[in-house]
Amino acid sequence: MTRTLTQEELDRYDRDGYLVITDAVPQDRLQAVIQETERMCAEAYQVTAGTDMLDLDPSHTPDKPRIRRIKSHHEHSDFFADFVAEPLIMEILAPLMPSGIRVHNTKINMKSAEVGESVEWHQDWAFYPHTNDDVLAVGIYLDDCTEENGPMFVVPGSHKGPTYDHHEHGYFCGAIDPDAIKDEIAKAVPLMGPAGTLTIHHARLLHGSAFNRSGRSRRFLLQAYAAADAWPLADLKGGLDGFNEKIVHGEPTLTPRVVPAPIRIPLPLRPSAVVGSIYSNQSILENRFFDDVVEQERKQAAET
Ligand SMILES: O=C(O)CCC(=O)C(=O)O
Repeated sequence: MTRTLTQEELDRYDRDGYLVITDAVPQDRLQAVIQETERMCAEAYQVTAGTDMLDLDPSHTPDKPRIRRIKSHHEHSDFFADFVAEPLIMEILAPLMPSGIRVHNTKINMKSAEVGESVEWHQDWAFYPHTNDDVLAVGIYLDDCTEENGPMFVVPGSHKGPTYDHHEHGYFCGAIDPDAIKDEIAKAVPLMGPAGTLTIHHARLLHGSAFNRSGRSRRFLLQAYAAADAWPLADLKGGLDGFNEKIVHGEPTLTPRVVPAPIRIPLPLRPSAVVGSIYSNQSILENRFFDDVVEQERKQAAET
């Protein structure tokens, strides 16, 4: 059974820039996603350093695997190659992207118990500006998500505001100095719900995510999509064929729709930045919102 968005949900998404839906993902689909996630994580027992697929916490060892993120899960798994076009997701997104839907990127943020990594405040739009801002991410919590195990926080309505500076020392770092958005952060709300809760957040929405200090993991699958007629301004990885292969609903087009939206270019990159690791990119941000003493000590211990 699939369902689409109600008019009330469409209006709320337009106003707030996000939705939390608890009745969209059936148990059998959720269990299939969890099973495939766990199969992919098993690779961590074989490796000492990050791979194309696995972003590892600095404290990772093969005996005590600590995965921060499974990167681009749809490129490493037949199951997830299909799941980016999952009918239940397509039905929900169809009214938001009537021109068609292109997958932009995917990841599963693992936030393991006690060490689950934070993500500083940012807007996805700063990473990938497009010709129009019908760009969003769908999330599915794979574990129950409560205040204790590191929910994602969002600032309602911020998708209609500015695109903030995500640079530090002249390099794109994918994070915003929290002093620049104090008033916005004061309005932030956590997105929580039982395992299987589906979220949607607009690419321009301010969001961030705290450490998981609880004894429970908080795994969160994220799949970002753009309208078929939204063309990326900063890159076209894979050329036209590769670009068109990312269409998961509807047809590709050579006539982008252009709608004014505030943009910044996510360049230059720090020469030593680890491509695809938001944790590595954000590490150069000096004024951090989510770091605390416990975390500083843990990072230092992992480095020595
Ligand atoms: O894991 C989360 O809570 C969200 C993190 C996030 O915003 C991201 O990975 O871009």
